[in-house]
Amino acid sequence: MSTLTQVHARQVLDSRGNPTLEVELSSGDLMARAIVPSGASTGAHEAVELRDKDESVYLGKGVLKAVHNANTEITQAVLGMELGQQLELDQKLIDLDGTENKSRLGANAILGVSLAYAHLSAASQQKPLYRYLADISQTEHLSIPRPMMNVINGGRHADNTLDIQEFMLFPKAESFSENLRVGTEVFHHLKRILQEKNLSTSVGDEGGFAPDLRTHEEALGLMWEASKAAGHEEQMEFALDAAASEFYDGEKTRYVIENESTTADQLIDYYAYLCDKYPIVSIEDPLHEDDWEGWVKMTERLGDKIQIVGDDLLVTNVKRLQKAIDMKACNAILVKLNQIGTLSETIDAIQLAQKNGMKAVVSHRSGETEDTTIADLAVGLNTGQIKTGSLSRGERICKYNQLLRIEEQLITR
Ligand code: 2PG
Ligand code: MG
Repeated sequence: MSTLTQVHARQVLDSRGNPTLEVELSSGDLMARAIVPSGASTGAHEAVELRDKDESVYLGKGVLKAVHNANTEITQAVLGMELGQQLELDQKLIDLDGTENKSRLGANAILGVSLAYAHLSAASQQKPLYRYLADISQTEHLSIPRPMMNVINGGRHADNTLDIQEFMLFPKAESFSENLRVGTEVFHHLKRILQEKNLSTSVGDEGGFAPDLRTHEEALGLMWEASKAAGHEEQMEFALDAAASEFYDGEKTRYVIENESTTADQLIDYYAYLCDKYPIVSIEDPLHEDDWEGWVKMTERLGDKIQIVGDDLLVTNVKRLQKAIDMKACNAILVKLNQIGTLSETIDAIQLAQKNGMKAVVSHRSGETEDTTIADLAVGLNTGQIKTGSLSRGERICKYNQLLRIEEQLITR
């Protein structure tokens, strides 16, 4: 029987140069680690990421309190536990914290331990992580996800004029490696086209370009031009993440998009127009995270044609997901481990969605690291879709590279 013999958390940096938490767990000579990601356009209902708030150190963004919690209270609670008991471990962490939103110990401290435990358990069973995840969730059929590639960044992820946060290529070729090639070739053509138009090719937080464009249609037009130039228009669809909570004018319950104030109804009309004109098959967070009425209208209007994905709306939380299912507020969930704080609760959210005929899209955060857990999660839970950024920046590419490895293993096995 393998047990947990050592816990060690430390502060490291994420892709934006902000501190985050890494956890190493050991069982005898075996060691595994995980690093926690961090969002910028965070939903108001997410589990709490504990930050030190000491402005004199890392501008208040240090995570030493969370590190301390992991190295003391959490260590005392979990040392000696048997490996492979994910549900038991996660429940222990939830109970130890004792709050609804993990604000006492910090969702970052809790998630770091939860994920490192999964890696260590998989290693102790001599399984790849995706296989361990499939086994604990009793997922029979595994698949390599179709990638959503965020090649034009706006909103909170870039210093440009675009309100919509993410413009994504969503290739539909036969295999993951083909999708990766198609998306990457379009990405390179897009770069050349931007250069020819004297537009900036510097990249935003998720590795996509962040040019100063006047309209969202201009962004979509450039993506289409690049798809054609690469000869991939037949294999190409698009996806958007509006992240609409970020351009919601709270006081007047209106949305300010392209400098115009609109109602939810007008905004839905605008999305319908974009979907008619461009091959958009998925829109995430089209409306504010608490505009349930707007979401229901959006789903009534476009739910048969496209995927409507709840990110800030659902925050990987089964309670909010159940409400969305009951109200028919969307037809897909975006899945982010650190929105809820443990692996088991994340798996619950994916499975609740799947049981109710909803799609699940496993997602990175805008602040990422070299940790590739989400690639295995998408495969092991058979979600069929992953959103993990553009075709540049190592913290994005490492997830794609992990998926290439898994694809090779699954095909040759
Ligand atoms: C999102 C994410 C990831 P952030 O809104 O979907 O792309 O952004 O991590 O900043 O919340
Ligand atoms: Mg989002």
